[in-house]
Amino acid sequence: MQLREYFEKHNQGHVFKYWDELGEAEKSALEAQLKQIDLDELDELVNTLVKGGNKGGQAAADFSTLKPAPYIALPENKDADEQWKNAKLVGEEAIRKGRLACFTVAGGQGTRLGFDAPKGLYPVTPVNGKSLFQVFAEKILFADKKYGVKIPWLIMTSQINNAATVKFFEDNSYFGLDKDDVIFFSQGLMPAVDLDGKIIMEGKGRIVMTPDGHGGCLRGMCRSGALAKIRARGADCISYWQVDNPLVDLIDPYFLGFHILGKSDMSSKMIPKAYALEKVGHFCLDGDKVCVIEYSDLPAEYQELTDENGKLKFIAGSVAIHILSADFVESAGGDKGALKLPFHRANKKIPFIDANANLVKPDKPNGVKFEMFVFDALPMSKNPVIIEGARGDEFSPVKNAEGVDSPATCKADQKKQWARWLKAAGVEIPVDDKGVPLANIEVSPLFATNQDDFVKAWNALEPKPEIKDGLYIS
Ligand code: UD2
Repeated sequence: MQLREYFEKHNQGHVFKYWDELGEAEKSALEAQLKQIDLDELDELVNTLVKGGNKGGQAAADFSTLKPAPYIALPENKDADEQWKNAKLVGEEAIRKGRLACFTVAGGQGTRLGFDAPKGLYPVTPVNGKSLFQVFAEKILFADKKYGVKIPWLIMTSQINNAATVKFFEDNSYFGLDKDDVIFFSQGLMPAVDLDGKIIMEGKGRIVMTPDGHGGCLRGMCRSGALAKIRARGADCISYWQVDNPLVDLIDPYFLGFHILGKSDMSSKMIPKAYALEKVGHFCLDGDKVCVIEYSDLPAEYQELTDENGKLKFIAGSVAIHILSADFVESAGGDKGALKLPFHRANKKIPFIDANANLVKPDKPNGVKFEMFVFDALPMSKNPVIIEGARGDEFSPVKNAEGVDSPATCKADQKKQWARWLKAAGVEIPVDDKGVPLANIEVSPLFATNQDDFVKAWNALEPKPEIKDGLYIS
């Protein structure tokens, strides 16, 4: 059989060890898994990342020569600043013309949150417990109405959570969006290998395949046809964000305007780090190339460096908010594309079958997963633009069950934002010393998704509701 020879030639013939014992269904399932693997690519990864000991991506950069990446700073009042005002006009026009598509990477499960389902199903708002997906859907609906368009929304799932994600949208009638405007695709999978580079088997007829990282979205968008679908609708700019951040300003005309005016392949939002060791990437210049160095790769002494004014040198935190141009996605993700994202290696505890085909759960890392990171596309991109965002209006992810970046901090940040909007509309409400309203309140994205729109909608609202516990403004 050709497939068997192919695997034997690449020293991975052991995946056929139990072939003769397998039933027909098991044989087809294994065959389907094996056909997804590019063994030339795997050989290279094993030689460089597993046997060569390279960590991959930018992890090998010479940190001592890194400089902070330049960015467009946030003015006190965006609309009083010519550059920002102009960017907004350009962005708004592009949205009205249908040039923007939305894109959520949602291949992960809610494991770290102790939530046994796709993360996008996690209830995140303080009064109604709306899911992350519902919040995004309603923000898109608001923009559709505001700009008189139908903005397509791409959602990247993985084979692990695709069915549950699609079912959630079906069960909830797509939260009011047209089914045709929501385009799901599953990201690719990569085989996991042991420390000798051999593909790990978790059953006699099953190898271990794991999602190829959020960077897999570039080839996922191309291979699945999702990119072609949005292009056919006229969209050439893609607003990218992670499923765990309900605060994201996902249709931001200023950001889009800067991206277009800058003729950028890939633009990014930076948020000044809250503290030196915050777990975000760092926007840096490696020579003349913009790159992101992940917190786990940049040694603490560099994360803590300060300038002559005592300000953090590498202040620009990457919070995984980007705009990608469709042409760039095609060149970096298409099979004929000239550019290719590097893989990173992650050491993991991966259950495997031993010589007697018994499943063993290791207590220390025994294998390697390969992942691509979307921000590794930055050094390959033309004119990467970085603009500053305001943390309180852009970023409060749910990652951990408790402590930082938890449901509690995220709910508090949502409420703080709504208290600021109310204050701008002339309504002072009692807040604690951190600015969190004492009453549990919620504003629907269908009512407003930013302060200016909130003030307008609030002024038009008659009668005005009493601000009290459980208030839902919709
Ligand atoms: C990510 C960034 C970090 C910072 C932070 C902001 C990396 C390596 N680090 O850290 O720099 O921006 O986010 O919150 O990205 N995902 C997929 N498929 C995959 C893997 C991940 O869709 O194969 C999605 C996942 O659903 C989630 C996002 O990517 O929405 C981030 O993944 P993560 O939670 O592993 O990244 P994190 O929080 O360590």
